[in-house]
Amino acid sequence: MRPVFEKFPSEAAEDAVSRRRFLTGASAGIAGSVVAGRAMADSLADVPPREVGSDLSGHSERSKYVHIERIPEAGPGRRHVDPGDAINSKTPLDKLVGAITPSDLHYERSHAGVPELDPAKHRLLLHGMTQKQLVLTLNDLKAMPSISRMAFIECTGNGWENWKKADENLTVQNTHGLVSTNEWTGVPLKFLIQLVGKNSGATWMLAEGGDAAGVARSIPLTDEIMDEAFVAYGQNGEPLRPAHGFPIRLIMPGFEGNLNIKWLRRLKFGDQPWMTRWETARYTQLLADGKATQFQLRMETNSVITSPSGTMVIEPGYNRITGLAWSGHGKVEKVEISTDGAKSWKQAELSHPVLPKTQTRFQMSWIWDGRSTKIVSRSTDDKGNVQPDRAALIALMGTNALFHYNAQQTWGIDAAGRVRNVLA
Ligand SMILES: Nc1nc2c(c(=O)[nH]1)N[C@H]1C(S)=C(S)[C@@H](COP(=O)(O)O)O[C@H]1N2
Ligand SMILES: [Mo]
Repeated sequence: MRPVFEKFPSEAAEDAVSRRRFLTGASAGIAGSVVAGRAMADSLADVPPREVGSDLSGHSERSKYVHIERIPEAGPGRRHVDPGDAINSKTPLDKLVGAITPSDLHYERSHAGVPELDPAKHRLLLHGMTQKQLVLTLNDLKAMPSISRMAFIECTGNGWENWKKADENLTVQNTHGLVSTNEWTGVPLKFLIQLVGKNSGATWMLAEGGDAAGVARSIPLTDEIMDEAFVAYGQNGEPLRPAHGFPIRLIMPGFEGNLNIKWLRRLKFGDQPWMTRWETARYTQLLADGKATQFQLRMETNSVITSPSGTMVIEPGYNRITGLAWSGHGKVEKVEISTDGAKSWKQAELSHPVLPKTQTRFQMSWIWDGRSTKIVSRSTDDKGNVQPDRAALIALMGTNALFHYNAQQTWGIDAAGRVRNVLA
């Protein structure tokens, strides 16, 4: 049995008991401590009796003892809002295990609410610089060859809370909750392109959503995007949830969340970008010299320790450090952890399989000596990209920028064991 230290409030009492037992053994080494803890469970009298079950149902709910929620927010630094003002809703990274985000906890960013589209009426138009144009139904798409793959989606704004300052009361859900990983199923873009016969001069594609916001983005048709992009109708084994684009959305593994157009209604092919307001007024990156970068499309190498993390309280002795790493370039190659404020680093263990453009779980054992310190993680991907520290990112980008914040996240720990969001 593997030790698990997720903290739900109702478990605090037992946790204190098992932790004492665990600590007894910790002096004899971490592997030994697991056995020591088990040996102290005395008899069947220590184990609660069996219980009568309730009726079976059409679908299952979380345990009534488990309280996991996303947090709707109104933008950087605007937390605890009226849900009517929310522009995004963040994933509780601190309360999840493994690498896959449950569908209902996948972060959400919707610019004009969630339309309830009727799948029988919905259509996808393929047009522009093509030999023919086509209007497809959902059933047409479902009859085509499909792929399923895991991919993270990350909002370009993930991390924006920490560009200028660090509010020490933030949790990892506040700082990094705009990234999630699901398995998506749908039709490869390449297949659709072959159907309509794209002209060789068509090097760009416009993808437009069917919501009131009319989110539309120009996407360069590089080899990588031609190979990996797809029009999805499935999410974690079921139809897309309305919040995530039902009945169809574009999936762009490794690229800005904003390009993963939800409620997809149109793909247009052309020889230049359309310069929509989503790539001129919005989603551009203001640099230190006042100039802005356009089409910075790839999500960078990133990682964050999810436990211990902001607002948690830890005790001296054995602690398990765990977190998530991801890169829009490919696979996570390694994650290093520092428990002394980035002075020295140790390599963390990665949970397998490590898949490209997917969040990867990492973990490491740590005996905390009870002195105030800082813990940090740093990821490296298989293309050699290393997650920068905050000083390096700021030196490169300045602090006018709002997007693509992928600096190493530092959690400060004081002598009382309180974990806080700090800049470095
Ligand atoms: N049509 C449409 N597509 C959209 C959006 C939107 O508001 N409308 N939001 C975009 C943004 S900014 C992000 S980060 C992702 C979020 O996807 P999710 O809500 O499934 O996590 O969808 C993108 N696609
Ligand atoms: Mo986004």
